[in-house]
Amino acid sequence: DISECASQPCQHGGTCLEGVNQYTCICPPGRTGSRCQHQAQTAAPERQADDPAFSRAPRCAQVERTRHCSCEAGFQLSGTAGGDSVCQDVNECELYGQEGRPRLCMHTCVNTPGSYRCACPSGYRTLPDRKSCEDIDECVSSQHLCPRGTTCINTGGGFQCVSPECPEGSGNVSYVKTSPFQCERNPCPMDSRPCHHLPKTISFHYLSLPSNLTTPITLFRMAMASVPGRPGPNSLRFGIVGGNSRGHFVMQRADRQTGELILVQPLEGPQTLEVDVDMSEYLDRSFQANHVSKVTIFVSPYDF
Ligand SMILES: [Ca+2]
Repeated sequence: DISECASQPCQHGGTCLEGVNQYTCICPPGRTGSRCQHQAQTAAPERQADDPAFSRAPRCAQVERTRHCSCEAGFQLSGTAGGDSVCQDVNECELYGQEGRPRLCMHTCVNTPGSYRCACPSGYRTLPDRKSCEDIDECVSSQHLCPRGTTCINTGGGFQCVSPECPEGSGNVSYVKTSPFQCERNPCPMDSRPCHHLPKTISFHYLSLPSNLTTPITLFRMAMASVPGRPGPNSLRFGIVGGNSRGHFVMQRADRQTGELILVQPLEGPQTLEVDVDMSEYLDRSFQANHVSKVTIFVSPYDF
């Protein structure tokens, strides 16, 4: 029996409770999600009742014997113990933060005197609609974020600097980098069967996804590039050869020449996964060569 909490799955100070083949996170105030990874839409209520900015004096008019009072927009009349009424700020965040109500903000709602505003997590900008958040592409906005020899990959809320490496050679097998994202095996000696069964090409791909995408969704396609004038393989087989221990992915054929990697279970970030997919070439049912694509997936901490 493995401790489900051993990997410390609860973030932001959440408390992990052991269960049968599962864990439960008890989140601190202001955090939600199965691993406390989300900021609650409503910020922890400050003691706004004590803040004079959140209550104002009503405008009142005496009409004959009745006093009529009204408040500015965003405030509502509330009686106080002494019988005098005051205008109390309407907490739109609390009002709309309840289950089943439309969300006011894509991320965090901040109540302000008489109104509210939306805030986005760091790495995101607020769109002109003032409620949606959009990832900042650090890779285009700044040229020298990543060290020399690495490539900047934009991710939701951040970026990564990557420099994929070819596998180390051993015996009579060696690889050479033919582009920043591709390795090719040097020709094998004729008699070396093990060498021929190692990938002829290894390519590297990087995807950035939001959390909790609706599945199934196609993430990646792998196809045979036909060389003009040269007979290609007459059949291809596609498969997953690594990184799918949790069954998040399936590889299926899209057409004769193309395989596609499909995400079948939603991913919750922040996390980084690598899945290795393989395409093998056959000529008259005899194995010719195989190609591996290493797909690295950066999952954002948010649903956007
Ligand atoms: Ca980014």
